[in-house]
Amino acid sequence: MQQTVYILNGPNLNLLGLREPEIYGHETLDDVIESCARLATELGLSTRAFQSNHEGVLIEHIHEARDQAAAIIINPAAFSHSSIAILDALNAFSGPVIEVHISNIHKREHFRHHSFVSGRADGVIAGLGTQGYLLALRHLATRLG
Ligand code: CA2
Repeated sequence: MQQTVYILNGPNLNLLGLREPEIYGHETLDDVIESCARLATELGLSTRAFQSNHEGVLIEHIHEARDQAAAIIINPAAFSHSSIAILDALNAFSGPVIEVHISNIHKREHFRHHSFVSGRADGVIAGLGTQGYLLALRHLATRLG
């Protein structure tokens, strides 16, 4: 059976491609999700994608992933820098977790340099634009076998 990768996106990422293209590029979140689904098929994986502006909703998707997903790709957006609750939820997930940031958070304001989620992530990709999601999927395909 195909292994499912959950792709979780945090607050304001629904605006991707619609504002601040100089930081986040021109692709919409739907474009990114579609590219991920296409690549996943090539790699023999399947994807389920969720975006929420609410911390609790993201946490519930992480809980659901415990028995529905083999791995998680997560861009927690601003919650990366504030949410111990998302970190705790990810700590209760046993598969690989890859954290993706479209921008290079280390090149930006100081408050973006620390991510609580990185304390759990098996890998972190930052600054490679939306390609980061695809690179995370390629990595997971080799890792999940
Ligand atoms: O670089 C990333 O992917 C971030 O996770 C994006 C978050 C930011 O708070 C993190 O520090 C880094 C912001 C997501 C907001 O996305 C927007 C996209 C287009 C227009 C406005 C916001």
